[in-house]
Amino acid sequence: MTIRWYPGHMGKALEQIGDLIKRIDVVIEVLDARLPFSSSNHKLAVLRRNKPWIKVLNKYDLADPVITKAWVRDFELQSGVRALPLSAKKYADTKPLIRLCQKLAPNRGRPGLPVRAMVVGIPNVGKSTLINTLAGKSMAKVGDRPAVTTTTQQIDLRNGVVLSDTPGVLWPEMSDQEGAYRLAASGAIGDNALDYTAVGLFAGEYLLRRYPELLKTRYGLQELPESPHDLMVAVGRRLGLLATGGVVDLHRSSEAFLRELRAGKIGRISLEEPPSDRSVPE
Ligand SMILES: Nc1nc2c(ncn2[C@@H]2O[C@H](COP(=O)(O)OP(=O)(O)OP(=O)(O)O)[C@@H](O)[C@H]2O)c(=O)[nH]1
Ligand SMILES: [Mg+2]
Repeated sequence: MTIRWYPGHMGKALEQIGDLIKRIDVVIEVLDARLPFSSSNHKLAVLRRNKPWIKVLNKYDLADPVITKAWVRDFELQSGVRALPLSAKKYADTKPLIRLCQKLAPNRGRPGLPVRAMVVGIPNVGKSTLINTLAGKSMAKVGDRPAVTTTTQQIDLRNGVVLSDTPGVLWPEMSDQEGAYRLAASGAIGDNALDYTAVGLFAGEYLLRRYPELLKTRYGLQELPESPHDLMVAVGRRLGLLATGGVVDLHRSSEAFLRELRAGKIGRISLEEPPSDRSVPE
């Protein structure tokens, strides 16, 4: 099944971001640390205008720390780009981000002349969560599904930095379908646009190859299942997701498997590694 998801507000949001960026000092692009390549939006990069660019690798608490480190190295090779892994829910993690914004806009950050930072990224990566943590209170709406924020909003942190929250934006044609499946597995694509069984089998295949021990531990498996299909059956049995006649309901077990993966219940998992770093263990 081809994945494609581009709700109406996204094109407009992209236009607004392009307009707003002219009056911005620093761009904070929030990526999902588990898939930093597939979760970056090339449409945003085009709007850059040479502004300092911080790539936040969010949801670090869910990602494989070794692979995240390799991604940070990879990103920092790009000119004018700084990369910061963090968990937007943890205040201590987010503090260096403010210092970095101030450093990248040395002529601002004074009374009446705040650093103007804009938080951009694809849906559900934690942009609004990051802003709320930095603000110390719930200023922006947050939700465990994509496309929660649909309009741009400014929040004054009262520490010399003003942040703009923006709606998550994707791109109309997803020609990289492998990337689209990773996005779907991470929770960035609306439920109505995906087939849980296909995405569950895709993620299962990757985890069988890269994180077999985590699967064995989580689902109490003596032997590793031979195929993603067998894995879903094992997951369904373990979680008691049986249809009439005692057969495993593949759709429900795939959905449950994806929910577990997204919530970090299987362990800290990255869904892709940087192309330039092949030293990451097989
Ligand atoms: N585990 C974990 N979950 C996070 C983190 N940051 C955000 N989340 C969760 O991710 C989900 C999406 O968060 P939001 O802040 O609404 O994401 P957003 O990027 O603003 O999404 P849109 O407005 O839809 O574009 C919520 O369930 C958050 O609780 C993090 O660092 N770690
Ligand atoms: Mg939001």
